[in-house]
Amino acid sequence: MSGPGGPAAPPDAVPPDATPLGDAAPLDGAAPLRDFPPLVDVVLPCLNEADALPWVLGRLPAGYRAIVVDNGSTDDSAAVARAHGAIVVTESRRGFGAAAHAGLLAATAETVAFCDADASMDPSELPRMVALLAPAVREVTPGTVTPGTATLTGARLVLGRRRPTSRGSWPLHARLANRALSLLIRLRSGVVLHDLGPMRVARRADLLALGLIDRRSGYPLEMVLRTNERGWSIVETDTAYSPRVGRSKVTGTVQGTIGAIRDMSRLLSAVKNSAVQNGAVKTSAAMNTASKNGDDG
Ligand SMILES: Nc1nc2c(ncn2[C@@H]2O[C@H](COP(=O)(O)OP(=O)(O)OP(=O)(O)O)[C@@H](O)[C@H]2O)c(=O)[nH]1
Ligand SMILES: [Mg+2]
Repeated sequence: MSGPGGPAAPPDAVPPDATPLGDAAPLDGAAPLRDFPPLVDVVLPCLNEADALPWVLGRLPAGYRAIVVDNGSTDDSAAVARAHGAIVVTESRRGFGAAAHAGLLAATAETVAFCDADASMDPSELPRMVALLAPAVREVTPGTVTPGTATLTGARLVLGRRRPTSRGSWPLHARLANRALSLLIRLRSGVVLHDLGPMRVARRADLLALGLIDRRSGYPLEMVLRTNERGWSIVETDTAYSPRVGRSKVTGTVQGTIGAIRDMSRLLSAVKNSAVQNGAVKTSAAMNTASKNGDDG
């Protein structure tokens, strides 16, 4: 695995006719894309990540197009992103979900990836994740996460399970909170996963069909819950997690952590309430699956 700090290769530029279609206005375009049309649009929510962007954008594989969603940065993020060939979309509403969803609406490729812009994740790992996606709409076992075996059937949502590359990558309190969250997700929804990682891939049409409404920290969780409700399979695969470049906004701050817990709790209690009302609480089958796949991380 490689981490931040490697040389930034010049990324793909933007086709003149690839104007983002979403509700957020693109700031500008750039030169023609080398590998147009893009195989994958990579949505990079961005709040003051000017220092991290050169490395992140330099790690994009050929055919992968960066859509940097500038969420009110006060640094040079937008200019840096443009200089490194990304499409830049502006989203004035604050919140991780607002930025991520603006990027999804701006995307035009069949496949969409999400990746943090803080250099904690390596976009060069995305093709391995995309390879786990189902090539076409196909129903597989609902509510299960199947590490390493997805190629047999294909998945509708692939999650990058964060594996720290160093002690500083993931503070202990954040790891514990994430583990507790994964357990709650299993109990409430029956989805067996180990990490609610932000690096993920899916088909654009599937993502749009989910009708996601959270625009804050709950967006990644809502994506998982809605995917599961549709009976679509979710797969997780290991991905490297390195210390972020720049100042921590969520896991390293009390306010950020509290906000994330609040958003996630609201979504999970809604799952519980609706499941109870509908008499549709997942019972033994899902719970057995969860206990058999004990968290080893
Ligand atoms: N927290 C936060 N991040 C945003 C927002 N808008 C865009 N982002 C970007 O979303 C990505 C994830 O946010 P991070 O700050 O890395 O959150 P995190 O990884 O949970 O926690 P830290 O890395 O410890 O701060 C980064 O690329 C941010 O720049 C926002 O309103 N809040
Ligand atoms: Mg981060």
